[in-house]
Amino acid sequence: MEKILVTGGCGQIGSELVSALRGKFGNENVILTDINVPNYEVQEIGPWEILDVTSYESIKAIIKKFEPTRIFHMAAILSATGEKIPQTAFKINLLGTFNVLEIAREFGVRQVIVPSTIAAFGPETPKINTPNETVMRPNTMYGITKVSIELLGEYYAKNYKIDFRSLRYPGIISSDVKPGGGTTDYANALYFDAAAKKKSIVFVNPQTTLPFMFMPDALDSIIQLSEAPQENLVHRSFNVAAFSCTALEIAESVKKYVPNFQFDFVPDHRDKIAASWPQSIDDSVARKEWNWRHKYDLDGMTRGMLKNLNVISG
Ligand code: AKB
Repeated sequence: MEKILVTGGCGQIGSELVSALRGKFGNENVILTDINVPNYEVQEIGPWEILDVTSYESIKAIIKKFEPTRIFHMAAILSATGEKIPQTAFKINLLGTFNVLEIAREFGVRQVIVPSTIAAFGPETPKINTPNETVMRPNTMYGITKVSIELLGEYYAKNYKIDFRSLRYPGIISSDVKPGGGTTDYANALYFDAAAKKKSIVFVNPQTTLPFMFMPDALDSIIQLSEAPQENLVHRSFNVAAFSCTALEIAESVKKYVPNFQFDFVPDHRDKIAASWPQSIDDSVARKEWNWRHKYDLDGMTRGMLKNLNVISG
């Protein structure tokens, strides 16, 4: 019987991942942990604990209590916040992952999944169709911690037989929990602003191009990677992609369904972070090794988001 522990379970991806995993493995078998208290309805559904991943002893106590077989380690500080508080980002992202891997080693947790990101690449990386294996010299603290996590996980896999797996997410768009502190947050904000009938001020250039993915694909990809037979995997860290688009294309995609939607572009320091990342991703390695297939393109995502936010019906 699988017992799954999720860190960062109240975050943008973590919260929907907990629901998806509970649907698959049963509410009692998925333990939500987060630095924040989940809301009352979530507390009622299944086990949860407050967890600060920088505290080795706190993780250890929770692992001893629940004896998980897998950990989805989602707790992280994203790129824009990471540049405001780089020392804290280092501790939460890198030290937090080191703690999780060490405790997994000590207590024989079979699998540890940690999302990586397009931010693990840097300005010297080829920007178009960025391959799975290429130059990785990020220049944000978030990117530096994530590329280090990939290497650390591979070290634990090789030396301690922990089944570490990681996928490099593009910008993830979702409606349940707003993202916090990411560079790709402008894309989410376009949908939330349209739903609130508010003018959107986009903090990147209209032509800034990044890879994106709708949450249902993000959940499918991480669960599929976790379930993939070990013998099919040559790599441990994978590019995953769905589609790429400019900021203007996202705004226009929203406007197609919300004709009076207003937006303006006021680029700030976050546009420079976006400019250091790939514009499109080659995820053929994930497609080959664990049969990754995305379902949503930009228009499908826009319709999904606007339905979830009760802007359009159907
Ligand atoms: C961010 O913008 O920091 C994240 C990411 C691309 O990893 N959404």
